[in-house]
Amino acid sequence: MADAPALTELLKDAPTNWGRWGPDDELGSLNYLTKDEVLRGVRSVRQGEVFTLQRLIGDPKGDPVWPGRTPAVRTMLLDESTWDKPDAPSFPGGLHYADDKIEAFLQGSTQYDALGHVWYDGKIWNGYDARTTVGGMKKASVEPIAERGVVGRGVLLDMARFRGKENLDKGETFTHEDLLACAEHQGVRIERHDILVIRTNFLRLFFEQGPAFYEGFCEPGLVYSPELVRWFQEMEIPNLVTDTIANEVTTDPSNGVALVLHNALMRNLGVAFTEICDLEKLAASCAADRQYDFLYVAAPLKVHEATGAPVNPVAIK
Ligand code: UVW
Repeated sequence: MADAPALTELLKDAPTNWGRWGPDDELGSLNYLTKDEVLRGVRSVRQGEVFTLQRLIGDPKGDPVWPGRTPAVRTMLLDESTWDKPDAPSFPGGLHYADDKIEAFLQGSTQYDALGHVWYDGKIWNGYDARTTVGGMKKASVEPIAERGVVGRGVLLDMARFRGKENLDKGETFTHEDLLACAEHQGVRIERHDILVIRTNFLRLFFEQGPAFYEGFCEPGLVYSPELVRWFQEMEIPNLVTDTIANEVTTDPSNGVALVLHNALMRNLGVAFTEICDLEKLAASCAADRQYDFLYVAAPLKVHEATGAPVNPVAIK
């Protein structure tokens, strides 16, 4: 949209948590997840059921990725055919082994974003200069999140089931009030410091549409309003987890601005973003037994100065 307002203008009165945890902070709202919050999460384990939330890296179906990114490629480097070749290395005792590698966008699979991954006005999380991203994230990279790990009470908000749909549609939006209505419908309460896990069944939409998904690319998701940002701030939400690429409607339909919530929540409030999760098994279980809260445990890979890193989050009910 040619006359979309600048984020600087749109978010000029928006709250920030810059400085709240000191001038050197790189964890943002994950600071809310104290030892007491870990124990509160543990108290929501009632059945001993475990769900992993990562999509398969190298899935033959491909990966849903932001335009310009490409799916991960895994290449076999050594296998049994290697060892028949005349120039094959040899090891004492006749050892053979297999080796492979992956080439993948760190933002291209189930992943944690670094808090400094997006910005406007030349400043990333906590007010660090955006020049600190040049050549590698010297500030607010994914490393501090990976080093710390993320543990707390998670709550699944199944927006697709709540709206009586297989999946939300391209560009379909919802607000924090919809999340509250969904929670009420599910019989669960969203509490302060909860990790919000939102299901839209985006993967179904993506694979059903195929390449056509990228024509007028717009994911379903949360949509910006000052009230929504204030609600996240009052509820002190540490982490937003979804099954979409961007965790929010990609382009705000009311003003044409891209990724407003990445900026209002991640850059300004320090909310951690976990994207492209596979929530299907967890959601089916929650719908069956009506337990929508669980212990959420995740630690992205430790990748030096990275903008994000793959993760396999675990929900334990
Ligand atoms: C961008 O911010 C561009 O992508 P993602 O949704 O992966 O964070």
